[in-house]
Amino acid sequence: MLVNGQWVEKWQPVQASDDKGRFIRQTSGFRHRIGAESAVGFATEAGRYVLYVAYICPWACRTLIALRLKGLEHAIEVRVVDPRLTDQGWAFTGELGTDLDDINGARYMHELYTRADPAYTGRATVPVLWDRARGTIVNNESADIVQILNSDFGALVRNTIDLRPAALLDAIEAANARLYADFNNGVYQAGFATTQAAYDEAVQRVFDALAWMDGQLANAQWLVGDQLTETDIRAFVTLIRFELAYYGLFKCNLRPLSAYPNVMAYLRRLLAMPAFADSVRAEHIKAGYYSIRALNPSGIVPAGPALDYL
Ligand SMILES: N[C@@H](CCC(=O)N[C@@H](CS)C(=O)NCC(=O)O)C(=O)O
Repeated sequence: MLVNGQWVEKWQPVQASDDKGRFIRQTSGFRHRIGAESAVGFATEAGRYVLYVAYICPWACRTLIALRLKGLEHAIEVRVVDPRLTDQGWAFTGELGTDLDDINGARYMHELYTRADPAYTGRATVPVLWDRARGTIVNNESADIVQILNSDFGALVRNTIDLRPAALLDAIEAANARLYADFNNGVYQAGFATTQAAYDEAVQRVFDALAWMDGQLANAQWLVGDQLTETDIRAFVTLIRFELAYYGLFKCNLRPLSAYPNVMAYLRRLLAMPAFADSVRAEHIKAGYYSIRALNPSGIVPAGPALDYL
């Protein structure tokens, strides 16, 4: 991570943990908005902003899906890092079909953070929404970036879908909170638990969340209301990684995904939409997760699983 702008640490996949061995995720550092929502003048312009992502990363892929759903590909360029974290964090290698950083000439993602703030302290995470005009980070919190894409680009959007409709906002926020705690972050808490008790507790919550989703989807197409919302994006990014990474590497193996038929049908429904399907690079997901040495010292990437929905 960066401390006062210096890269100080070999990457530690086990981030902070509390006194019970539970994994704790850091909070994001750049939280600006764009257009009328911006207090500091980040104007709504086509071609000005760049979205840096990793296809391994569920948080980054939320923003990619939102970008596609809103029809903003023409206005915001995307650059992709190598899915395998290095001692210096995310790298631009050009391997596995990823990008070199032709925008900033960076070799590592942390260079963008120190360019934005020479004294930055924190992890150099993806996603990052970058402003080419000022040479700085607008925002590095995926939940904010989804909101920015949903509502800050005004007439530039080519699809008027509203991912956070006002009438559903309370239900969306409630579902998001539950999904984040028990599912999106729950799988990480199971995978990175450093005590049996912390793992047992986390893995149970993960499967409780799957049961809850299966119930919600028994008579509904979407998790909230009768339209696609941000909540469906959040569910999807964890579901699509479930069998590729979390079931094996994170030991989320109480039951197979096929034990949740409504969830499976929902996953297939989402995958039928290009915005969702195009955000999935199974090779990146496997290469990235299985390169976490603390969980997989040999670095061997498994051959399977063969999935009929991919
Ligand atoms: N709060 C962030 C979390 C993003 C995050 O944790 N990204 C991970 C990849 S999945 C990352 O970049 N980790 C690198 C590190 O922690 O050094 C968000 O949702 O945008």
